[in-house]
Amino acid sequence: MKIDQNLIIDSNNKNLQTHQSHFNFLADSLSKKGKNVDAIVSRLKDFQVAIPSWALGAGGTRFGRFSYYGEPSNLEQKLEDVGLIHALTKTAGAVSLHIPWDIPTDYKAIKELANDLDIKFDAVNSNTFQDQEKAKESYKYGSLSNTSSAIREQAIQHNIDVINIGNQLGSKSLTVWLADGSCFPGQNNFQTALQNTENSLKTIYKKLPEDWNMLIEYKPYEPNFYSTVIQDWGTSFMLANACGDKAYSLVDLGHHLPNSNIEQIVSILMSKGKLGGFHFNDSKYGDDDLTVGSIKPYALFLIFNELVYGMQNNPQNPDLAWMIDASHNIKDPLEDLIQSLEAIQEAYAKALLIDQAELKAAQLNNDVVKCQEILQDAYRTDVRPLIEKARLDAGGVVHPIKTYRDLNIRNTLIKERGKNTVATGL
Ligand SMILES: [Mn+2]
Repeated sequence: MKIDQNLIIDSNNKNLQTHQSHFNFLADSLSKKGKNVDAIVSRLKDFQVAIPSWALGAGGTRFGRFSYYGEPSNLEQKLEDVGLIHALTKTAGAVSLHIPWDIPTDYKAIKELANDLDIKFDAVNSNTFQDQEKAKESYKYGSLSNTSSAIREQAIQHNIDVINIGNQLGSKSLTVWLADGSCFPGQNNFQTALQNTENSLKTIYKKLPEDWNMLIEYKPYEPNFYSTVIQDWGTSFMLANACGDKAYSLVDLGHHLPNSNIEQIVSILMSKGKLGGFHFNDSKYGDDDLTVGSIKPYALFLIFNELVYGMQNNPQNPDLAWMIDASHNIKDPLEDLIQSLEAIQEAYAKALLIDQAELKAAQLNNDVVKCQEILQDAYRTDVRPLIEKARLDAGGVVHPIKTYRDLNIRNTLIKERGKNTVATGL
């Protein structure tokens, strides 16, 4: 399914007048505060977030999985779904593939389809957290960290295969997330596990094409519940430094213990030029895979404040690979992704409203109240008309969820694909 451009125009015509009056009011009040509204809208328009190929079907928990019907059953259909989100929001111009769930059978056709939908191939993700059919070795007790060299070699080779697949599609980075760790005290030797991981990562790193990056993700627990080999940003940073200039840390919002100060982690990594990627989601307790901004929108805003600061002040840090990493299990996956994109843009827009010079002056004066006022004034601004404007300028719609429902997209997908399709993934 592809959305007819005329339907987008019709949908916008219905909402244009209201949008314009909201936008004019906001633009006027922001201009009076000295903000460059055009520059903010233009930055919002340029901001693209990758959709992971595993987020297009209903996610599951260890207790069960409830299908949402009309799910994409192959890579072509997954790309079409990303194309639908992108056509409405103009913010999802990239896809992040998970190997081996999404190995293309016809590279030329897949690249043409992606090109037709205006979608780029972002970071490719390897998977050594589950055993694959016909695999010789098992990852039950770890992959890159395993005490068995044969198992480590199989895991290393898989990562190299992922690089080769990504290279044929135009990807420029490999994301490594390791489930490796232990479930019980005494099960692993911490030092051996970390040393093995470092050696394995270095071997993979040597196989990166010249213009590629390696992104090293961390997570404190799950699926292992006593220890994780790459448990925190410090370990990831250490490993990235050990590998070399093209290796970076990747921050996933859900991969922290409760109440971690993620904005400070972002800030420090950027100052060291080592933040390479960012995964969005939200959580109440752990890695809950909830819609971005649904639980802690203020924390997301504070994180964006540091991201914006870093993007403006840390030329030593590369452009970030942005991706939504969520595996929701009760919403329509496409509606959920649209809501996530909206929350990301909202936090970004609010962070762009912060007057960095004024904030710096207040910090130097130790004016704690003023510092908070500056942040909260930006946070309390309803920036939705700016996001609508950015979407409209880019050829998207004023209200993506509303239009998605008005156009009956899920029912069309169910008619096309049936009720029993299951997307590859978790
Ligand atoms: Mn992630």
